[in-house]
Amino acid sequence: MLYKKLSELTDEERGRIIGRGGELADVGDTVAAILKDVKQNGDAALREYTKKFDGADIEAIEISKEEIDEAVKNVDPALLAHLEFAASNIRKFHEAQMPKKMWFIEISPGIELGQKVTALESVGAYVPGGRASYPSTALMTIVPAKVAGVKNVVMCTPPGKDGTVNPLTLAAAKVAGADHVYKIGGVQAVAGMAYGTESVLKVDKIVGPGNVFVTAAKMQVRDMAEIDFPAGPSEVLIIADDSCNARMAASDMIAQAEHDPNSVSVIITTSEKLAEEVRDEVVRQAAKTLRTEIVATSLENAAVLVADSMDECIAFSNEFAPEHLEIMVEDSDAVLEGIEHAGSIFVGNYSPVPVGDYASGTNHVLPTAGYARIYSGLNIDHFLKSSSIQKISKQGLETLKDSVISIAEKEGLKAHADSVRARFE
Ligand code: HSO
Ligand code: ZN
Repeated sequence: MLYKKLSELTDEERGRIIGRGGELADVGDTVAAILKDVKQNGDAALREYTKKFDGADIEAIEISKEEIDEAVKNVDPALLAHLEFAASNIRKFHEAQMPKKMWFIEISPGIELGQKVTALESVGAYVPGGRASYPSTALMTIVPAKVAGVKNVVMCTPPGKDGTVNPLTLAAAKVAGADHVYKIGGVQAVAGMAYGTESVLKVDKIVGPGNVFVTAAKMQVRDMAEIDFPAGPSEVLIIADDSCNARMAASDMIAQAEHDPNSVSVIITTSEKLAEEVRDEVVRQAAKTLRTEIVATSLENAAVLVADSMDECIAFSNEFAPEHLEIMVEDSDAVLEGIEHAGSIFVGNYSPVPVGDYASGTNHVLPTAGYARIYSGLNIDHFLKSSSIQKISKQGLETLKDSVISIAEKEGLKAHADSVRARFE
């Protein structure tokens, strides 16, 4: 863990913190070969790669509704209730994001312009398995798709060696309303959903986090299926002043660190006293965590930085463009005002990132590695598109006529001009 004054960071240190991520390039060829194979050989290739990468012999690729119901029966009812509670909060939040289905304005007499919003027809949710098997991700990807009105929502998640899928992930898929669930993962799952196979429904868009292979695969299938954005190892940046509780801040840094050896936790503060306390707390708490090895490796990427002013903290955060931003300062509104790039923002001592990971209702599929600069976290718009509409009367057209005809003729497109003239002959 790096402990330093912001003003004393070397260019190399600053570059390492800001320029995190970026190992996508090397896997491109491996990914391309698998994609091509699945495109040509469909289910047979899916089975082959599932054997090779997941060590599982599978016959059926789809998990039937009956199998899902059977698995869900064995899930602790209390846990199921928690999933349902989380799903209902996620539903409420994403319903609030839903834009008007259709609207019109009259921009001038006789010219009515509007917009109609429609859902994508089919969407694929990628839910990682293996080290990061997250039922919560099934809720985060499927619930908003269903709120948007997507007709066919499918989920892919890899099986374990015994060919079965985590029952809690199946329960989450059911609670969220998935239409089809497939036990495939990795590049082959992305390929299956992008191209379609005998068993797998071809989708219009693929969403959800994954490792570098899955992310690279999503980038390569964009001619066949739209994707959300790159979502890699989890990260948090905390902006704090001396009103922040060091124990809480440290626990939030450890919580990100336990995700992945490449996770990044950074705190930037105006308080030297807090910085020292957080540094000591992180070390103390890291020793007590369960995933000691992952946490220890990940904390090598961590930083505790002391800034001279809140403005410096804000500027650094905007440059970092964190996936998760926690604001633990006295005047949080002022800081919030200054934030330009952040996937999801958590304000105050009682809004730790894990509540957004699971149950408050906001989405946890978020852009990492600085992509918050250009992408929004998963939200209702990812599942919608819109058509513009115009309804123009003859008088309305009259007011547009000369402009259209003049510009069209200058562009050498006489038939365009004539299309307008024809309305007045
Ligand atoms: N923090 C992760 C999401 C997650 N956390 C799932 C726990 N489970 C990325 O936002
Ligand atoms: Zn998390």
